[in-house]
Amino acid sequence: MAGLKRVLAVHDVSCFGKCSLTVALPIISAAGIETTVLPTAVLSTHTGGFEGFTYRDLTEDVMGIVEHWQTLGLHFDAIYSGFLGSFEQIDLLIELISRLKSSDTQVIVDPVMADHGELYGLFPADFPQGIARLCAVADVIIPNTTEAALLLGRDWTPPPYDEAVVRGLCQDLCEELGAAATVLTGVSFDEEHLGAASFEASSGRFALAQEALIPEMYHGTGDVFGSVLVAALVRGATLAQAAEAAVRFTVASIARSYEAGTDNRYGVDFENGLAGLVALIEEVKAR
Ligand code: PXL
Repeated sequence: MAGLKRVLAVHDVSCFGKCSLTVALPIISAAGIETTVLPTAVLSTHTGGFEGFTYRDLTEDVMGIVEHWQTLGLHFDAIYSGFLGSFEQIDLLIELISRLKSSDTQVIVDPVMADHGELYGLFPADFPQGIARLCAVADVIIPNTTEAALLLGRDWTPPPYDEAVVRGLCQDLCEELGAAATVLTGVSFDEEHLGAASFEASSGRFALAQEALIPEMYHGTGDVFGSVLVAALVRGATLAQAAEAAVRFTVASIARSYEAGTDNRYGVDFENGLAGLVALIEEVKAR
């Protein structure tokens, strides 16, 4: 049997509220992939809707960890980054990627910084320019539509969208930022569906994955989506297949939390999808 594939997940640890590493680690592991973690900060909760959260910045620890790993000659099949707290962390991540990436490492960057037309309050107005530099070294970027607009310096418009506009947006993100591929989340064309669009610059391949819309927003869904996308890519799915698996898994997680009436800030019930995750990815791959 071939050895395990290995992903490096670089995110914060939000101790309560299911997002970032507390989502990436269980999901990617459940997909049968070894998950190395690099926590960039430790917070009592994520920053979405909680007051008075603690924030321990771990910027100073990052390079020491990377340098130790370099002495071990570790190989990563993918590097997956999410929430970053400062320009310094963005620069560190670019350096980390250049040191730890091999020729076959897929670099997946989630430019976590905004949602619903607004940059998160803790970031300065020029943060998108910093994140854009990070996107330039990515194989796949996974912005939501607000992040896409900020990265391109455009105004955000709420969904529903026109398919040609979404395709153009994905193409512009690749061309203007330099990323090889884009998976755009929060894409809908009518009031009843929501999902993602994917675009690969090299082939020009554009695909959509849509599911029934659940009329409630939950925190951490972007990280659930990103983690499944990374897991599926590392398991050999195409970009379009990985986006489809990620949409289906995320929507099913949202549906369970909606059914249970869970507080939106507490994250979604991805746990009850973990046992079926490998089967879902393999089913989507077989199509
Ligand atoms: O889910 C993205 C995320 C991750 N980590 C922290 C956050 C957020 C989004 O708000 O606040 C700390």
